[in-house]
Amino acid sequence: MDIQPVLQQIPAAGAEALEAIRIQYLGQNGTLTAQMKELGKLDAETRKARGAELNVLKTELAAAISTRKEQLETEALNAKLANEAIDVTLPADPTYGGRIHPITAAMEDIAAALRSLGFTHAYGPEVETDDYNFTKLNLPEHHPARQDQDTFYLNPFNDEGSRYLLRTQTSNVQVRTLEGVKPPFRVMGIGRVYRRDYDLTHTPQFHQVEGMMVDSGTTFAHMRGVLSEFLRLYFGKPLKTRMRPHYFPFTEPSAEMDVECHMCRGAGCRVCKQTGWLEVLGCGMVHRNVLAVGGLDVSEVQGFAFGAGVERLAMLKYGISDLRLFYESHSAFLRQFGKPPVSAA
Ligand code: 2NL
Repeated sequence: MDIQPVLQQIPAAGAEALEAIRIQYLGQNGTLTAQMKELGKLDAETRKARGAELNVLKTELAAAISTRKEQLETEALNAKLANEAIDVTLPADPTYGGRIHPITAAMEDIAAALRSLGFTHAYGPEVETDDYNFTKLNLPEHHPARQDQDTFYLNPFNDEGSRYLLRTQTSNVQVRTLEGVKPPFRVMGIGRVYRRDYDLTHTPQFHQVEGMMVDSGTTFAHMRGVLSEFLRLYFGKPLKTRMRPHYFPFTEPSAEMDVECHMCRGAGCRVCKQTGWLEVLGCGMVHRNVLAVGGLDVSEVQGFAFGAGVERLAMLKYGISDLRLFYESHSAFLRQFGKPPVSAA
């Protein structure tokens, strides 16, 4: 039997052809197998010679097949590896780090501006008594702001019979300062306040900033100068300001302050609703009845106080027209404002 032709085919055979060759020669019904089976019919002498001869052929063929098989497997493995290779030079998907929330960023900017004007932080509780939230601010018993529809009242009363509530303004901070700190002082209170209001432009929890300066000889002109400078620092540009008369129970006289629109510089735009001005804060000279809470007398010291909504200041600075965006936690929105946290900068 001549196996030379098939031995020549093997090095070029593919996997399927190779298996066909193996079956054709060495399979159960293969030609070589059949010849081995015939051996039994031969006489001992011939069988020995023929058997040795067939064994050589079988070994040679099996070796050639297995060599080729290994070769094919190596080729297949190499092809697979080449296919699955990762190109480490490809650009990675962008990753987004955390950002300071725009309300937090606004509070930090407000505090930085006031700090540079000599105001220091003061704090007061968010769960307060109506005494510190209203009475000591010259808000008479039946003032509309006290009505239950605006205030979250809590059930217990304190030892003096004053009701607990969630503070509706940050003024409790300055009241406590008046009681505990001897003038002269300049303090700011920034934090959460609560009102029973929920619609397009109101959330039940929001933020306020208030400030107060008390000294001998503090005038309305000082107030105007300090607040104008504060607004220039907060908006980061030299902007005009103006005041309009207003009413607050805790200040007299009182005013509202407008700043030239930082977006259009007074020309009129979407943010200032074509007026050229942004209404930003309320202020006034501390009422003599409120100074009296700290045992102070207007003949010795005077002071000014002011208050503003943080959400409003943030909306104006960033040109945001919908308050709800601040509280919906959409990362694509939040990513646009504020700064990366200090650790990531
Ligand atoms: C506004 C206006 C204002 C004050 C807050 C104040 C506090 C004390 C005494 C006197 Cl203890 N005044 N605070 C004064 C004027 C205006 O807030 O529009 N806030 C959002």
